[in-house]
Amino acid sequence: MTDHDLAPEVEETAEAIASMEVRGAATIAGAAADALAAQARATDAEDADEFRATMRAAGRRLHETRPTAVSLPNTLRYVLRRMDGADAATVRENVLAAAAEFDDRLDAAQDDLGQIGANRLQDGDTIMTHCHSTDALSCVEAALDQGKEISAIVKETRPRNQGHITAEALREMGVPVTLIVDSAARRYLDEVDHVLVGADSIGADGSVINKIGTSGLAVNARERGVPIMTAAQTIKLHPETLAGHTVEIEMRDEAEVIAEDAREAIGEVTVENPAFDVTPPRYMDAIVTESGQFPPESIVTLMRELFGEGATEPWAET
Ligand code: RUB
Repeated sequence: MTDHDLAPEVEETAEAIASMEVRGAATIAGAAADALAAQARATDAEDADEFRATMRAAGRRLHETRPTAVSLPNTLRYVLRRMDGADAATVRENVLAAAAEFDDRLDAAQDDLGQIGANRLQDGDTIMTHCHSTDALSCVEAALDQGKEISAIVKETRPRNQGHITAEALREMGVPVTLIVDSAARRYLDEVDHVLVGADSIGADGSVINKIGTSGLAVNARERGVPIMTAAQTIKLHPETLAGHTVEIEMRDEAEVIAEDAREAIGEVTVENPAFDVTPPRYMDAIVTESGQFPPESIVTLMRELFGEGATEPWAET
């Protein structure tokens, strides 16, 4: 618990992220930046240090919501590192400027990587998608803008069916969609030209941490000879993995897997619900970022360039 006054927007955003009303790594990042801006507007501390301490408390509340998408701590790093100022008004101004700049960069990065990812797609391609990734969809949108015709086979993505969100977004773009259950993916890979997924985190070794089922899809795609790319802005790069840390995989409620009455009817069973998995770099053809396309194993060069100073935790100081 904290004795700092948190803005209602921070509490609402934290709850929305934890309950997945706000979900997907890029969307979580944008919501966290907006919540920090709301906190900066609401904080009435007159002392600069007190102002910074309240901002850090808001950062801690947001940070504790979901563990896997590194876009969340990377957002907190971006904003909370820019809290210079001798008085509270200057700190507020700097935080608001940082949050606005972050939002702009988030949108621009998605547009820029979309252009690059679109270049990997050919006119007439059928793609296969997993989960719902706004970075991945940006590549499809840019390919359509380039005049290419794209159709999609969309995996429903149990247990939360984020594939339905992807199907709806693709239909809004005018893309023909075939929806399949997850276990049908290998059967349909023969009809697919490119697999396209997003990421919640990318490790220094080029491994891709994304919605559970991505790794199985990648292995099957490799076996079928279908190229697979990850569309991921650089805020998905996980700086702590440069120092050997692994990425925590979120375990979610067992009730997402099976309803209580159905579970009781089966009898005593253990239910596990990991939300994400790790795809080793050898099963991924390319990671597409706003800074260009990378073979997964070389992403570490970009990470060193961006996070050379290492992974600080500016929200952690009380
Ligand atoms: C979402 C998910 C998405 C990534 C990338 O998981 O795995 O593929 O977050 O999304 P959840 P984006 O639904 O559990 O949050 O490209 O929009 O950042």
